[in-house]
Amino acid sequence: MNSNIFQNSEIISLKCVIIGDANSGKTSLINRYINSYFNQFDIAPTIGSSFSHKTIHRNNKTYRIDIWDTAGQERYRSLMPMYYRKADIIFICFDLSSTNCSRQIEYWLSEVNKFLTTKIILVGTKSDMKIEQKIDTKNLDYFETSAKLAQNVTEMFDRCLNETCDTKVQYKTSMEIVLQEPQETQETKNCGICTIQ
Ligand SMILES: Nc1nc2c(ncn2[C@@H]2O[C@H](COP(=O)(O)OP(=O)(O)OP(=O)(O)O)[C@@H](O)[C@H]2O)c(=O)[nH]1
Ligand SMILES: [Mg+2]
Repeated sequence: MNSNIFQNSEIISLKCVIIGDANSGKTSLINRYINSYFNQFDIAPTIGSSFSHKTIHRNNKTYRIDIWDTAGQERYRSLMPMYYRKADIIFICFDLSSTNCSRQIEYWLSEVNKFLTTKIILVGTKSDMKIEQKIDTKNLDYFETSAKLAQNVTEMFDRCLNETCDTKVQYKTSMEIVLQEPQETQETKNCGICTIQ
């Protein structure tokens, strides 16, 4: 089979999960990215979770990006691990217009700490209403965004997704190499009992 045809038709899926306090702007961020939409009066809290997806093409490959928007309300907290299990990226949102950004970061980082292999991105939201305060980003990738003004939202998602797509392809390729049958060379042939050189 022509390997190029195989690679072109292959769809690689990526799972992203957005978490953070209630009202921190998670749904607005996704709406801005997927639908280029923002409505200040659209204030219905997310119930449980909601799901959207986007297809992107990069380096001759197609990626299906599954984006899980979660509910920030406390009554849904016990369900959260179900969503971030097996995620490729977890976006932790916190509200830059509130005075307790550090508390929000500490809480959500401790929640996802068990999933150490997942890429974690910190997202400050509502930068148009930012209150100046010291924010410890714990050396994680950090973006300040405003869904309202469409600032840094597309840039943030595109950059993170592109990087993760590349990492996923590298990982996949290296797994394929490891799983390949060892090739017999001219110098080394195995007769079943001994190695003939
Ligand atoms: N000024 C401003 N307001 C925003 C921004 N993003 C979201 N908001 C407002 O913040 C409120 C909460 O936004 P949501 O996106 O619903 O928050 P959420 O994190 O999804 O909330 P839950 O679903 O309850 O967890 C809404 O009134 C939004 O209009 C922003 O960038 N700037
Ligand atoms: Mg929501």
